[in-house]
Amino acid sequence: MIDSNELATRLPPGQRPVENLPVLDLGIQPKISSEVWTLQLAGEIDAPQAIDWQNFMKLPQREVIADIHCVTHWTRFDVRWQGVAAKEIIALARPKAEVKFVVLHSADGYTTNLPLDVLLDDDILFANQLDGEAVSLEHGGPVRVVVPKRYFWKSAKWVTAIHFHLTDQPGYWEVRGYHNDAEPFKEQRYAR
Ligand SMILES: Nc1nc2c(c(=O)[nH]1)N[C@H]1C(S)=C(S)[C@@H](COP(=O)(O)O)O[C@H]1N2
Ligand SMILES: [Mo]
Repeated sequence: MIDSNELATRLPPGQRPVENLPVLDLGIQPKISSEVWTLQLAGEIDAPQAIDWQNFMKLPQREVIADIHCVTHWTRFDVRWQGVAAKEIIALARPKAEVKFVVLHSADGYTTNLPLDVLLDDDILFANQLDGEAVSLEHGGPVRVVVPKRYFWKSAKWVTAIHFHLTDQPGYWEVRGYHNDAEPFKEQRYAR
């Protein structure tokens, strides 16, 4: 249980705790079996390639237990994810020295942008498990990104490509008024 002292430090401003993980999407849940899923590495990199499921599952797996904060004001504590660290994927891509930004692309047409250095943190995953089971279709399986320290819209479900850029390219919600940085403890919900 989380006591009130801990709650004060772990619950960002304007958030309330929930017990389960709500499902949010654009109304499309693209069904991609792991047999046909690939992750494209593209853009300003030395090693463009597609990683298929078999090769993805050969990469080292790690577990991350993280609090998830959605801009719609819910927070779920201690969500258990497992998958491949984003920095492993980035190492395979070998971005050119001038690369500063990435865009994550998803099978439903969704995109979201992040600075490259954010993705180098240890807690960023290309996750294939949620709470000990394969990530379900509704939560973005077979593989979804998890960026715990940003509002959850930065965590692309059904991820199929990562594009590396020299300049920032705002994604689906970022061009619709959401904050570019999306840090929950700074309450960066919307751009001004
Ligand atoms: N591909 C894709 N990823 C997405 C979205 C989406 O619509 N499409 N919605 C985002 C938003 S706004 C949230 S809050 C979380 C919801 O993830 P969940 O359904 O697993 O809780 O996914 C994010 N990633
Ligand atoms: Mo969201």
